[in-house]
Amino acid sequence: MLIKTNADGFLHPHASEITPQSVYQSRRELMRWMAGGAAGVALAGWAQRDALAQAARPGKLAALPGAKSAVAGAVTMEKLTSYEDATSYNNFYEFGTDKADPARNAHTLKTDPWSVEIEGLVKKPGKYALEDLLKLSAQEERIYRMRCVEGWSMVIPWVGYSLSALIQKVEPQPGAKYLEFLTLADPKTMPFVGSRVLSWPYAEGLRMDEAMHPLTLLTFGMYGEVLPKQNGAPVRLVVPWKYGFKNAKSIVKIRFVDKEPATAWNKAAANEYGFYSNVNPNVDHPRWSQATERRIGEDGLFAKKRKTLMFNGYEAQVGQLYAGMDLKKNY
Ligand SMILES: Nc1nc2c(c(=O)[nH]1)N[C@H]1C(S)=C(S)[C@@H](COP(=O)(O)O)O[C@H]1N2
Ligand SMILES: [Mo]
Repeated sequence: MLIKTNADGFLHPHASEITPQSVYQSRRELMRWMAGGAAGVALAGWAQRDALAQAARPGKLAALPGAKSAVAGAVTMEKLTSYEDATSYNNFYEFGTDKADPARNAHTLKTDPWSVEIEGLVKKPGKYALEDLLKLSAQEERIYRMRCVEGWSMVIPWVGYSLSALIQKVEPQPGAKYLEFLTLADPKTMPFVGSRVLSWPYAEGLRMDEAMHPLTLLTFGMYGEVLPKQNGAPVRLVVPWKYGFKNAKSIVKIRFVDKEPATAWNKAAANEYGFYSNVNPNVDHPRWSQATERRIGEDGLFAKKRKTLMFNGYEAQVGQLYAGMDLKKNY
């Protein structure tokens, strides 16, 4: 894909150019980002964006660099959430229900050795060591919006590769229609795994075409480093068009199944959390609106909120997966 830059090195979208919607969207985002004052020097836009992401490397954990992703929609130009915010305001109920609990408590999580068991309707089931999973495909950096069902959002540079690479490697059988993700539930290292707020292990699921979508990221790192424990080390899911709770952390098992699997939040409150959980500003949570969100670190508690976008802004990429489905029923 060629993106023209002008003499000043900046990208200038022209209405006359015939451009796929996703590329046009990226350009608009870049312009908005630069208008926000983050730019100023005569570097090409992409180089600036790369420099920004690299500068975000906090130097706290082992480096895990990712190449620039060529997947459509994989790099939003919006301002990154600070590493500080992204690693201190978390949901990881195995370590407590307060947003500050995971950062405080997750140090007990043992991530080495780690393996992910693949079972069910696949030709190559087995235990896959983390080391092997890391090398299975090239690591990419994806700058995704993440929208929690509670109404807040972040923009995070994740590192990983499309889950489809792993799915292809293990060769699903024709009957495999869904993937079930099971995460670690170890009462010795996870103090709240005994609590009754959810059933354990934390479970999530995706339909096969959702799991195969190139934006669905098997995630090993963020901000150019391996995942911090509170963010789901050593391997988690990031599905950017769905509410944050679909992004299962610290995955130990992936099952290929023929029926829609049960999920932790659906079991806890079926009328509030459905299987699909696509970000949708037009379908409210029974107890609150989903029309707006608060960007952590930017939109103050009492100040402006921003409008939530259909499929979290990834409609051009994923809308087709849900053609003909009633999204009010399949929430
Ligand atoms: N195992 C596990 N995974 C989980 C959760 C959890 O409680 N346990 N919380 C989910 C929710 S509600 C959100 S919003 C995201 C938060 O990810 P982050 O802390 O990296 O921002 O993780 C999801 N994955
Ligand atoms: Mo969430």
